[in-house]
Amino acid sequence: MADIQWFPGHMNKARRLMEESLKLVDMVIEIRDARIPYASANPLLDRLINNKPRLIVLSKKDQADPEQTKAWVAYLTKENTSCVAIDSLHDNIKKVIIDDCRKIMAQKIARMKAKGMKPRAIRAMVVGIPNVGKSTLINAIAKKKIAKVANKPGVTQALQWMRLDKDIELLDTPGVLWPKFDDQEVALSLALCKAIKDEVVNMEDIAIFALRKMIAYYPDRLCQQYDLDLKDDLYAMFVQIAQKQKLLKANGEADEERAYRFFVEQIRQDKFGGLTWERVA
Ligand SMILES: Nc1nc2c(ncn2[C@@H]2O[C@H](COP(=O)(O)OP(=O)(O)OP(=O)(O)O)[C@@H](O)[C@H]2O)c(=O)[nH]1
Ligand SMILES: [Mg+2]
Repeated sequence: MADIQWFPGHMNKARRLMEESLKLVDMVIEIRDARIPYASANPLLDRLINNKPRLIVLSKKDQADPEQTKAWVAYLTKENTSCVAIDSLHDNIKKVIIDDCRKIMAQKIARMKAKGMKPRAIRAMVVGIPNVGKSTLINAIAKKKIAKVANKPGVTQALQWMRLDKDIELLDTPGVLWPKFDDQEVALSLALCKAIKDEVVNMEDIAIFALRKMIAYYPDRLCQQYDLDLKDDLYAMFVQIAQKQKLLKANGEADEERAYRFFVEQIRQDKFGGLTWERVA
């Protein structure tokens, strides 16, 4: 398997600008993907954010396994860090996010009041890996489309302040990865959830990885979907999927290459229901 790497110039530049902008914000809203709460935690951001108050938002909870999301929210809630899971496309998240930010900032706001300072909007920097839903969250809070959104990584390329109302001002940032993935499972998880663009990854590697995880965590859903038998030989399972889905070559043989993409796309389109690829340790 070829190692996956993707750290284009705009990400490095964004990282520098984010470091500078950190001085200007009260807190950080770190968005992670509810399907991969571990792999979507950027170690660079961890170092950058350091001890700023932090709200971890698990996005795309509608695409994740509800039981696992509950466990992850409990696990990630710590001193100085709150955690909430959201579906930015369907839920009314404005109140939830603003209330959580206020709670995290309560002490600082009280100190400012005691000093006789006028109340002002909370300033938060929204950070996270590419395609995780940063701009979508900002639009959902604004209740209008002020930030550009698309289902591919690398849409937002510059930092931009969004002054939403008297309560909150959000700094939208480009999705940032890190220069080297020490753990290729992390890279494959990111690719499966579309944080890394398909052009730099091998579809066969993602498909094999996803099949292994489905067998480990959701074997019944997998077998039911395709009327499959579990086999030790994963390639044989893809042959079976290809045959059952009639993904055949011109000579009538099973076309595994098409089966890889088909399987990954079915997962991405939620054909198996909500899936979470990682368990709380
Ligand atoms: N199902 C679901 N999809 C979501 C959610 N939040 C965002 N998305 C989708 O995820 C895709 C990426 O959203 P963006 O808001 O552009 O992501 P971003 O983090 O700003 O991405 P970059 O700017 O590329 O770093 C879009 O197709 C959104 O519709 C969510 O809570 N649930
Ligand atoms: Mg964006």
